[in-house]
Amino acid sequence: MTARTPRVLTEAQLADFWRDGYLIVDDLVDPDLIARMGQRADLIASGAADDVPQHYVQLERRFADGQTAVADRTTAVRKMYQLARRDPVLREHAFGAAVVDVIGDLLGTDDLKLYNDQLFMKPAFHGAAQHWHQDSQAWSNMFPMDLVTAWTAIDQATIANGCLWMAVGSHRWGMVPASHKDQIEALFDGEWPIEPVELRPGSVSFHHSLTYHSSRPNTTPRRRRGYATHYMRSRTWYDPAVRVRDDLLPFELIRGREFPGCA
Ligand SMILES: O=C(O)CCC(=O)C(=O)O
Repeated sequence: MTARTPRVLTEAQLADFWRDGYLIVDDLVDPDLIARMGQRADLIASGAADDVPQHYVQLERRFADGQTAVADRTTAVRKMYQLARRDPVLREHAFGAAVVDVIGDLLGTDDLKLYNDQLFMKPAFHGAAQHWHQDSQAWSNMFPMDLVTAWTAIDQATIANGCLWMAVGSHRWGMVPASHKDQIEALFDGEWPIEPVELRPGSVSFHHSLTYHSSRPNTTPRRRRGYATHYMRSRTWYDPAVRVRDDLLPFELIRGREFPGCA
């Protein structure tokens, strides 16, 4: 807990986040913005958006490896990333007060940067699973490991069409090496509490970068698009000796101050 007065969250919501490692805020984003985000997502996935190189668009494996021919790219894309730098509508959301005010309350600071963003398309019938992971496993050069993701539902996210699942309180374990995948999956198969995050369009779940989360395949006729924007405090620093990825630099300031020696 910090001394900063929360702007939008209650003390109970803050306590829930720090106990469980995630928090749902229903109906946070304006429906008009959600509709425009959905349109931009489809345009970028279709390949018709000039401002997003296809390098930032990843197909579902069966299409990427040629097993299945691509008839319509909007239903073949798995995820797209670094969109907030390029697309004005997704940027409006990523930098918008609705989500950023919550992030500020969760991290207890108004000095915030965007780490990265990813739009998960989870297409109908063949959207693949996202296995259990902690985001900090992929961001292991960033300290402190307390980045926060806002996952905004563009479509209804249900258990059937592959909503997120959270392992409750797992952020308190610290970072677990990704090589422990088998033991983790066994633990989450009935022993450790896991919870589904079903969301209406415009509702947002926030998770800590050490919270284990996953999503199951989508075998339904209803797609499940969600836009994940990943935030960090401006005082976050990175260790260049840890080789992860450097195509995210420079990190953009969202609000507040920058600090020498920090990311
Ligand atoms: O949307 C998904 O299926 C996965 C999302 C995820 O892993 C994340 O937002 O960190």
